[in-house]
Amino acid sequence: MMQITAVQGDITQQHVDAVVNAASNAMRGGGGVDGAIHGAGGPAILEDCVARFPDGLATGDAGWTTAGALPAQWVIHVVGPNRTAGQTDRGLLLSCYRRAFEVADELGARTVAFPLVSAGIYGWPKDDAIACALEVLRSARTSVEEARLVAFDAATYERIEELLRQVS
Ligand code: AR6
Repeated sequence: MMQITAVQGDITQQHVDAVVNAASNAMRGGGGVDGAIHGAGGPAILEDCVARFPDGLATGDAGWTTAGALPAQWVIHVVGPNRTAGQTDRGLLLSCYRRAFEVADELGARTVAFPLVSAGIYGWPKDDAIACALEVLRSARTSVEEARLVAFDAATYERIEELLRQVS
């Protein structure tokens, strides 16, 4: 039975097998979690993105690279729907989490840290972003033993804890 945990902090500092990146289709870096991961992990991540994903990644999909200098071993990049740009398909957001578990299982990752995909620059409403994450985490059929939701700020962390405690 997979354990779902929540922490407040910086996703780049998580001691887990794999951290999930909220990437863009191009997979060439950006702001938010993406900027933090490339910044802390160093240039090896971008080099691996270019080598392994010359055409980038489709929205809703996931793919892995090295984690460079991060404590984690792998980065699992996902591309959430950009609501600010009019992408409102919730299925694409659920798909990010589902695909991330598939990739984690391919890698043999047992502990995986997730950010709230699409909830920042891509403008997905926070509560529904949390609901999407929990929906997939609660129903995941995977060999992952711990899925850790990482909130950057205290208010988001409290809200995750609140929704986690609610029986679904
Ligand atoms: N650790 C944990 N959570 C964080 C961190 C961090 N270091 N930094 C931000 N968050 P975002 P998106 C939270 O914008 O909405 C990039 O330019 C943040 O508060 O990182 O999917 C990419 O290249 C929010 O709750 O991802 C894409 O173009 C959540 O993580 C685009 O942004 C996700 O915010 C992706 O935007």
